[in-house]
Amino acid sequence: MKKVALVGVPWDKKGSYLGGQALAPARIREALHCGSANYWTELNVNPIEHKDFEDIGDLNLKKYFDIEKQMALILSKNMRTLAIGGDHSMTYPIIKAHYQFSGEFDILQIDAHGDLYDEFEGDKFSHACPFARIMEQNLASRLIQVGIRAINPHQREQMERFKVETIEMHQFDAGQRPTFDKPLYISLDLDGLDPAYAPGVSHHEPGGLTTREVLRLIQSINVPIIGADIVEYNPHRDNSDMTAMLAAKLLKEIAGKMLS
Ligand SMILES: [Mn+2]
Repeated sequence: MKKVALVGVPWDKKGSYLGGQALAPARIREALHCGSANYWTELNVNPIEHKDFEDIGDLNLKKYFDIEKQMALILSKNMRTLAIGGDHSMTYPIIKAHYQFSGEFDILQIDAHGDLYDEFEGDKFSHACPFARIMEQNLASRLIQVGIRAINPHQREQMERFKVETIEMHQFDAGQRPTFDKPLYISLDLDGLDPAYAPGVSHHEPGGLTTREVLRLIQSINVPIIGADIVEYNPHRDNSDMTAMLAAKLLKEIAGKMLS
């Protein structure tokens, strides 16, 4: 089994509304190790003290595509990555790096937003665009989105153009669930959860997923997980570190799945 490297991506230069996501990796680690909870997942794995798990610290970033270079270096050492962001723009260079080292894979995106804009405020690499870049270059075989509830006509066109499989929030509520058949990359934007569960994000979009629904989605994955990211935690918006704790719990559950 490939080792899982926990890696921080202190990056918030491509957000469109509020900065602060660069501070997230340190705060999520603090929550993970704060002593208020143990390291075991609900499915009885201790990923944090597992022999195949290693926290390798943060990337050292000056430019956007430093993310791709440094992630590729980690993947070249025969590791899988669990990346903690950072704004969602980081997912495109991370997936580019995976494309060099992984075989075919699908992406599960949990998010309030499609992040499929062709460009946003003049930037092709905005955090509103990563999945447009990924899909126009065929870096993943399928893109499956869950929790989406902020789509405009341009994004609907993009969904059709790239044959994105979107389970909009109202459809999820009605019982639709994704199925997977290929190895999977998970991109978890914390704003996919309702702001009641995840206040510490830049874009509050009411009507989202519950913590339990996201846990159930992760726990029910029945294909190998090749990598994952948890993005858009913004400590400036958090209450009593609740969202940091949520990110730490989701980190544990995803890592536990990757290691079992
Ligand atoms: Mn989002």
